[in-house]
Amino acid sequence: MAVPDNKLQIEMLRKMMLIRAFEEKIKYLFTRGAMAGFSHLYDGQEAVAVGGCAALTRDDYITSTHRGHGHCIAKGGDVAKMMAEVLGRRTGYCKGKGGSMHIFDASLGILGANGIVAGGLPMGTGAGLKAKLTGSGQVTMCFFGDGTTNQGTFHESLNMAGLWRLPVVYVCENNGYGISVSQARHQAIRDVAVRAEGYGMVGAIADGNDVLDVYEKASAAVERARRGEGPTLLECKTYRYGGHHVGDPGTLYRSNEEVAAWRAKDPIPRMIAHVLDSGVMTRAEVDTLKAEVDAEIEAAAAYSLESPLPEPEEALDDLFIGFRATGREGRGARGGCAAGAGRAECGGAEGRPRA
Ligand SMILES: Cc1ncc(C[n+]2csc(CCOP(=O)(O)OP(=O)(O)O)c2C)c(N)n1
Ligand SMILES: [Mg+2]
Repeated sequence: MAVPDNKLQIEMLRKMMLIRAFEEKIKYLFTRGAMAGFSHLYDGQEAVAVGGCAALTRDDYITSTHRGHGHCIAKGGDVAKMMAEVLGRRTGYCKGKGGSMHIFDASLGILGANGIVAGGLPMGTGAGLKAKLTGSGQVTMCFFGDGTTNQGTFHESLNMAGLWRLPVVYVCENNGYGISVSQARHQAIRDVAVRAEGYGMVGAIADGNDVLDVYEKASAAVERARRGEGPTLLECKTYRYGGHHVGDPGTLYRSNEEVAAWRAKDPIPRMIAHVLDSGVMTRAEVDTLKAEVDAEIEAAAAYSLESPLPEPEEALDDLFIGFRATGREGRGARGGCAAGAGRAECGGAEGRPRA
């Protein structure tokens, strides 16, 4: 059984606090008109990303979702670059052109948040195949929601991974809803984990509001994968506090009582109680940790709000590998792939990107 040492317990608490503070700041900025578009917030589900990613190394991969801030922070993402990206600033992870659902950091093994529901599953399965073929020892953890488990690519991905014994951990965050549709109204099963049997892989269920339980079960799955014993479907039962996205009050399809019952199981106070009871931290140390996290998020917000927006002329830059807009597109030459350059520079005739 994987028991995290004191240092890791404190780090898990810090990361959960960081995700919560990040999401609360995004909501604050959205409601004050500082942000364009929507963002799907992760508050309430912190224990899943943090417990899962704590079982991984830096070299391991994750795939994420439309609700991806928590996964990226848990895997080590830079909160200032993330917030700048959510606010569409040039200093963000994708120079402000990807936004909340396209945060990506290959250096940390983050294969991207994803606006396509179930889009991360085939990508993560492919990363698992690569790890198996090259013998790299890397494990991939794919995060996705309960609604996602009705998509075709979920079944196709798990079928292949089970057949080929790929080193992938499929983590279903069962928060009880796909947008406004409750799980009872979108599938005939209660435990997504039972689907593991159909793909010849291990299925497990964790309390998704208990970071220690998620860590223990994720660690067992990661160890199995590294030993070459194939994939796992790990279902984490949890809840999102807000609506589907920042613009959804979430009040039309669920009761106040239901939300309150889940808030009583909040993963952060639960972990605080654990570190206090077990003597891992004192109350003063917890308070200091919280103050440090809040200061980090304030600094990230200030950095983001002071950062410039991208220029309109940059709109087509970085969209394709080896391709930058040229004068012939009427947007002014921006270097990289000069007008008239051939295939070697641009990957295609007439400066068009490779298909
Ligand atoms: C292929 C595709 N179909 C539909 C959508 C619209 N959509 C966005 S989120 C969502 C529900 C996802 O539910 P779930 O997998 O439970 O994730 P949660 O939002 O609960 O985290 C849907 C249908 C989409 N983005 N992509
Ligand atoms: Mg869901």
